[in-house]
Amino acid sequence: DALETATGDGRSLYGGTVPLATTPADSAYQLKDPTRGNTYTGDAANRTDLCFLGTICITRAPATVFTDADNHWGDGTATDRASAAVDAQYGTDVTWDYFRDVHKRNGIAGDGKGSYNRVHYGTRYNNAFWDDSCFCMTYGDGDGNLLGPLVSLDVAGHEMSHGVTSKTAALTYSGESGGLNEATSDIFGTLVEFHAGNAADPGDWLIGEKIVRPGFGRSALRYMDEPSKDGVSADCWTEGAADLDVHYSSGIGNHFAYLLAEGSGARTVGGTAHDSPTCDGTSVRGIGRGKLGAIWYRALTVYMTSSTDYAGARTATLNAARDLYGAGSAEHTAVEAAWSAVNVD
Ligand code: ASN
Ligand code: ZN
Ligand code: CA
Repeated sequence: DALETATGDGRSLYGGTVPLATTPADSAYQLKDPTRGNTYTGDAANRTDLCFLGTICITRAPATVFTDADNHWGDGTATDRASAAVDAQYGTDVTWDYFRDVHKRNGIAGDGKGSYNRVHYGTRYNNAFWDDSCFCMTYGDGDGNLLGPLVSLDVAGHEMSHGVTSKTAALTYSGESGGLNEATSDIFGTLVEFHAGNAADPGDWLIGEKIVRPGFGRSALRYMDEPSKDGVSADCWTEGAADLDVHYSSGIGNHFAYLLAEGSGARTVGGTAHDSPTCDGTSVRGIGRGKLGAIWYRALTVYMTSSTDYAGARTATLNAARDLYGAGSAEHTAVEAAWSAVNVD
């Protein structure tokens, strides 16, 4: 029988007023989207001992799906618990749409099944994470000093892309493959943010610019144009890359991605100034974000494996560029140049 879909909207924390496809239920609506695999968002009620709707909950509390009487969700401030839910649901929507529209991928696992969000996890929790076992996303509210609610588009896209990676290359989350796993999430999280075309949260090459608070002391969690701007991430490959935290060795892949898409040198993207010096002093010309996404997605889903390292990622992306654009094409050559510019030769 056909699933009934209602057209609602929500006032989000970071993205203004956004459209929401919802499910009519008992003279109210559920924050559950039949057009995107029944993706839904629930309230974790500040608990950390969670299971989720549809799973068997014995010792852990389920998150409760949000409902609303008039299908206008949230008030755009954290006072209304539904506002963060609007961002989370919208972030899931635009991530779904990015993979569907750009890569012809039907959901995170490619099987048309939606994922699930739980917002208001714990108290003052400064993180968000994807969990393969529940096929669901969990978002903290942040402590308000370092971070606010972690429901921005780039973070949502980052976290759900961990689900895509785990269903495809399954890059091991340590050493260089772990850095590539993290870079994959930053790359697709960023491409999701661009794809959304949301005027209140425009695309840029920063991760987490919407969620950082003054106590954090800088404008974003990570900077893909020059990863070392965060004080800890690597701009360039060295033999020590495998020993870094995966969120810092990702800098090499993020820097490659930025250079491949945008090129080296200073430019403003999404209203934000970016500048990307290369590691070898060469200048690199960008081929655009669309081609970066196509090459990285094909490399991830066709050529990378759980143990791929940076040298392997160079080969995988060159194979992908050759498949898509031809050996010796401008795109193929640009991939070579961008890896060389981050010292992956
Ligand atoms: N937010 C973090 C991430 O996705 C969670 C973690 O440490 N895996 O990288
Ligand atoms: Zn991550
Ligand atoms: Ca961003």
